[in-house]
Amino acid sequence: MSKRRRLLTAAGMGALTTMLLATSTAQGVGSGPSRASIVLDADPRAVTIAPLPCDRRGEVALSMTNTGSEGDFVDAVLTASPGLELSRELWSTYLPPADPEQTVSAPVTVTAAEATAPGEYELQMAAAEQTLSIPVTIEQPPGDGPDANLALYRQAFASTTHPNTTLCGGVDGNRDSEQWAASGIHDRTPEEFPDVFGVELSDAYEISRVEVYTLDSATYPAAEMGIRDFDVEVRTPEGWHTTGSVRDNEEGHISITFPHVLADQVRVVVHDSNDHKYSRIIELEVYQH
Ligand SMILES: [Ca+2]
Ligand SMILES: [Ca+2]
Repeated sequence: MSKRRRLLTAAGMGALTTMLLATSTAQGVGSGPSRASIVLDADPRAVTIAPLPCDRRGEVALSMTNTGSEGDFVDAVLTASPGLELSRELWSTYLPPADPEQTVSAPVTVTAAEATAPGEYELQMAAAEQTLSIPVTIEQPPGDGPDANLALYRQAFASTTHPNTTLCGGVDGNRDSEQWAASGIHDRTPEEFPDVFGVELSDAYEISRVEVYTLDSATYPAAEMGIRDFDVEVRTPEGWHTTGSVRDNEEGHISITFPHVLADQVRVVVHDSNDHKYSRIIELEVYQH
């Protein structure tokens, strides 16, 4: 671990800001006036994630603000410590000049391969001769004890994923329908069924309970927008097996219990929704008991 990274991690945001300013000052000498006046930022300034593919806590909004008098095209190069993966490695954008000052932002998601050891890592954005470092803490993956949600942050799959939603939204630990755009997933084949959403467990487990959350907010109640007719299927050594069939559902949360069965994948097969258009899943949870 570099001395610099250790400093950033230990001291947090204050040190990060100081470091950024120090870097700007030190490297700004000799560069053009517009390039020296670009401010790099990120929200959040530090993230903690588990080394699992659908942990979305690594979503960061990068931003650049041109406080100079001339517009500029800027390439931001994104790099990360070994063991981390980025959703993008380059962000090229035009930065309009100040007055009115406009911040331009772009998302990047950092995830960690399952073999990545817990510890301190970093994501770096280099642009306009500056570098912004975002500390990334890798924590222990969630356990697989009897009460653990075995689907949490695990690899999700779907027959289709609408571009306005995120595949991992259905296993990201967020059940809040009021945050539907961030917390859920739906298909991109309107008025066509069935739609499938499922999750790969880390191993085969003797499971006996699946919790399904469909869209159910004050604005979009389940009775109008939730999934209506669906089957819960589990993949056993013999193949896919239906453990529950729900029809005419108008609830936001449906609990499916069944005799213990050894399975390494779980999926929801939706045959209709209450608006007969999209199959909206907020969260899929899988338990041994
Ligand atoms: Ca969710
Ligand atoms: Ca569909």
